[in-house]
Amino acid sequence: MLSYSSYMLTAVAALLATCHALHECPQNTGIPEIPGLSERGGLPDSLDTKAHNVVVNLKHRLSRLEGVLTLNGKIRKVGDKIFASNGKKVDFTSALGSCEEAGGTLATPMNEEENKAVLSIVKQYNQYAYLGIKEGETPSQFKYINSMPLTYSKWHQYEPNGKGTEKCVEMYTDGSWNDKKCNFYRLTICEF
Ligand code: MAN
Ligand code: CA
Repeated sequence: MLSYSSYMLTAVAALLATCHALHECPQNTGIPEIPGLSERGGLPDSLDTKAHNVVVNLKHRLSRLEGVLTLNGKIRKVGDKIFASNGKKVDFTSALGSCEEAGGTLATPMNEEENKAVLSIVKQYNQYAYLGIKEGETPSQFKYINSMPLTYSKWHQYEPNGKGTEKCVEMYTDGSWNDKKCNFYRLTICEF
């Protein structure tokens, strides 16, 4: 038969696990703290410590893998973003499709640092690349792939000049942008 204390332990663990999953843990459950149980998942401290160690080791292994990929010129890390290319030149729709299939999207520089990271890949391959930016219904209004308006741009002098006829955007080998028809073959650069 279950003792009262083991029943309470199970009940508290279930409550805390549920509130944790829902990200709605109350500050005070009204239930007294039970020594040996963490506040977060309701796991015993020993399991909580092990789970924490697993996370620490995975982070260390990931940062070493990222070090290898950076060393080998396969990725550029900027803040939370990772930029990478498969080295292939395709039209805009195919490039976007490849990036999405890999779990990312087309490279979309949102500030100078990100633009420089994408530029370094453009220079590595010496090929212009399509960006994750398209012209909206209103000519000369360019937007991100998710339809949000641009918050950063790096137009080349006199660009954009297509006025509705060039609905995609390419990056030149100096990092500046040009509006361009979407059916050229350009280097695929994704962000993850
Ligand atoms: C070509 C195209 C245009 C670009 C001009 C710049 O016509 O690449 O998109 O604006 O060159 O001279
Ligand atoms: Ca243009």
